[in-house]
Amino acid sequence: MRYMESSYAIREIHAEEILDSRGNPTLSVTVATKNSRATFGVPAGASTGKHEAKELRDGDKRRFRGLGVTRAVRNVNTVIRRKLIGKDVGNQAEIDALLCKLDGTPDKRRLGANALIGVSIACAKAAAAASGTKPYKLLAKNSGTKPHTPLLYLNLINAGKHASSYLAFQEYMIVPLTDSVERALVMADAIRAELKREVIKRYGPFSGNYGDEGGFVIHGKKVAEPLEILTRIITKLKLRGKVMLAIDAAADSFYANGKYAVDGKKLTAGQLLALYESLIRKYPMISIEDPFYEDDFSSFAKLLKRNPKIKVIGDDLTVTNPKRFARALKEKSISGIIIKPNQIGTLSESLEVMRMANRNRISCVVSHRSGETNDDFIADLAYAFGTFGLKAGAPNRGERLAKYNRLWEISEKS
Ligand code: 2PG
Ligand code: MG
Repeated sequence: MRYMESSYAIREIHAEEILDSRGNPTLSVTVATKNSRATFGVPAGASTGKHEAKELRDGDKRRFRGLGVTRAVRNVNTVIRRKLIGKDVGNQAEIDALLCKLDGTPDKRRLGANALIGVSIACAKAAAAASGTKPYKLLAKNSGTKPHTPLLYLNLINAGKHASSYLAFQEYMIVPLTDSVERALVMADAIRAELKREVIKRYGPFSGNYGDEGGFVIHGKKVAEPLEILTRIITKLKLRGKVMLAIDAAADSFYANGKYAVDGKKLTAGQLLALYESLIRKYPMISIEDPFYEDDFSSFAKLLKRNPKIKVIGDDLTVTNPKRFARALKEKSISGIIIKPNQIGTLSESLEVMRMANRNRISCVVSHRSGETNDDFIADLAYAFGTFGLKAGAPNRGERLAKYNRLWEISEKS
């Protein structure tokens, strides 16, 4: 009998080094079958949680300050390629289990989580292409979920580890309360234009410049200032009730020796909690991400218990890891969870966390990383699951717009 190559059999896997939005090296991985080909560009965080799966970087200081990924690239092009050629690209669970087994470490440090997630998502995209469908349609079909447009978490002021400023909190986001991407982008545009005028007037011309995720980097000194400015603009534009505010404190980045460095003071967890509560009282807040450092499950729980109307979201706390998430559930630490596939290293494990969230009525916010590529897969992922939110920075840098434009296309234009 003549051998017939299935149209789902992986024919080729190839990785190469490219640069991300911060100019740091990352991987671009391409997977091909007989009649399909798809590429995924791997993102990278700056405020990475210590429990995240580990990226493999070269460490050779003479090249890209040690950040090269040639070893991870080689791992894809040799050991991973050899094992996956001929496998069914549509069998995501099998592919991801093989990747985990090949790596053999709990945090993917041997082959590199950056290498693994590159292959994993390139396979998911190639599987969709091989069946002549779009990634979100295949994801929804395989998971039994109903596609729906998430709320956009648009980051308009950058600070913390994403900018050079005095403000401790990392991200100040607007969240338009609409499931129309177009309406959300129109509101965001109006607010951004007004915000640019306001911050230049208040802090001088340099505050009109952008940070890592495309938000303004303002010269303010107090963490409440951006919320105050954004609230005033929302009110002025008659968008009260239509646009909410969210912060990602990324508290780990200003935590040391039991204290949080905020507004020139060293706060205890209790004092920081009181500060959050004063912000919740004054401003139209929908959620707070990573309010405390990454192992303080109980302070998260306290904030949530006392403020059940606000979503308390885990990111560095949960790192898209089913075990960390299970602990957060047990301790009632969160009502929302950030989903970043590169935090855990395979798509299947990320989907497991999303299914766990759905079962436990925890809201998912699918998120980009601060170092991004032009890839748009996360828009499909969020839409396929009808997640609560999609967080992809400000709507004014190519690598961020790739996600918003993709969501706009799949939810409203096709
Ligand atoms: C976060 C992310 C994305 P980073 O903390 O939520 O905004 O930042 O990718 O630097 O971890
Ligand atoms: Mg975060």
